[in-house]
Amino acid sequence: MDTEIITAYVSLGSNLGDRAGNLLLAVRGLMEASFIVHKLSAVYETEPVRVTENQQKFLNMVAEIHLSGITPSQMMARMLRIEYLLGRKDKFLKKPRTVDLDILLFGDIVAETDFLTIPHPRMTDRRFVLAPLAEIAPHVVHPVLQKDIAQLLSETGDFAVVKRWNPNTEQKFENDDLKIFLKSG
Ligand code: PH2
Ligand code: MG
Ligand code: MG
Repeated sequence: MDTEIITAYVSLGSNLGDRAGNLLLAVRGLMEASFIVHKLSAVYETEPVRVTENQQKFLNMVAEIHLSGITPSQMMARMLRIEYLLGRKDKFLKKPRTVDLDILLFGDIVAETDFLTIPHPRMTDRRFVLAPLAEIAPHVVHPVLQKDIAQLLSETGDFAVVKRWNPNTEQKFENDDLKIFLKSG
């Protein structure tokens, strides 16, 4: 039988254009691709880690997905299509991206192909992944390391800045512009 429900975790990131809008459209894309989006973390603003040139900060979040009857490669193929539809160009070039979707965990599966390694091989040295993941899945155990996510977060050597993002701080600039406009008008 192929009806077993698997819980997978996906990392979402954007550092180009309307970052929050891009994350929202990616979540909608996941739902349209028949993934059950069961939980979403908060949105975090994060310092870019190992990217080219001076890139804008990322917005990152993590989604818990329930699915059945598909393989990790099939899941990744659907996610690549969402990235493409949302305008991602220059994949694999470490350039700014409208949306990047990565599979972090796929049930207890441990798998490696030329395209895909599960669990995500760099998730433990990325605070921008572990912080949102620990928010929604602190007790989920990493199938290779046999430690839970809360512990992996407490042990990570990555200290890049990861802060909860709030849309009000994003609008501050526009409000200041408005004040100047009202004073001078
Ligand atoms: N993604 C990367 C490389 N660096 N840094 C942050 N803060 N957030 C990301 O999503 C990210 C990154 C490669 O996919
Ligand atoms: Mg990535
Ligand atoms: Mg990716």
